[in-house]
Amino acid sequence: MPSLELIIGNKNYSSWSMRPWLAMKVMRVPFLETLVKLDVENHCDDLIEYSPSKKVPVLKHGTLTVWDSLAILEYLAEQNADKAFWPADSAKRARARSISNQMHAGFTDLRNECPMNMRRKPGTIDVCAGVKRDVAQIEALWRAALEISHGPFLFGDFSIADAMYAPIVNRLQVYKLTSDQTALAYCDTITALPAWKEWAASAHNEQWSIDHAEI
Ligand SMILES: N[C@@H](CCC(=O)N[C@@H](CS)C(=O)NCC(=O)O)C(=O)O
Repeated sequence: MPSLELIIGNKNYSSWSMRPWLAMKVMRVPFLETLVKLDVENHCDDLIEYSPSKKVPVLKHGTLTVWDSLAILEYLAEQNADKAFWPADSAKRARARSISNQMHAGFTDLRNECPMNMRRKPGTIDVCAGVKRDVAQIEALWRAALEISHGPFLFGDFSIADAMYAPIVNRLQVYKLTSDQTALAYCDTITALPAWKEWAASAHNEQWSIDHAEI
């Protein structure tokens, strides 16, 4: 069985990279990690070496290249059928897929205006109405999922849905975007994960910063 290699961007900023990385760590799937520095000269040249999309994350498995965070997570779920990447129950799985796809395709105001930044000192910024709408929608999604599952994760045990929303946890915390108690408690659950702590520690040790992501 060839080993898995996950190519990621800077841990401080690369929210899409965080998703499969966190899921693989939580699910104890061994992998090699290759970090490509984003926003330095020639990073596109570096990325094209790894992925046709010129974006990270990318997963290499032998001769196979899988790109795009959700496609990578789906591949990992298929390859590791003994591990519950998705909830076992069909209805739960359908809901987990729905909110994961919603994250992948949406919340663009929040994503654009409030970039993930693991090193940012928490503090508020002025945000547009669209960001507030995105946050309210995420709070409602989390509340609905947690009411049914009783937590601690969105569908009970950790699943791809939690990995997809993990970078939102950072945004809510560092831009102080929520005072919703359910959302704050869920953020604490995610940041208590050893895998989150490992990612955060590496992000703090990175020496590079990207000006346009420092809001
Ligand atoms: N839809 C893609 C988005 C990937 C993406 O935008 N990655 C960013 C880093 S977080 C990137 O590689 N940016 C480099 C660039 O655009 O040059 C996914 O889910 O993986």
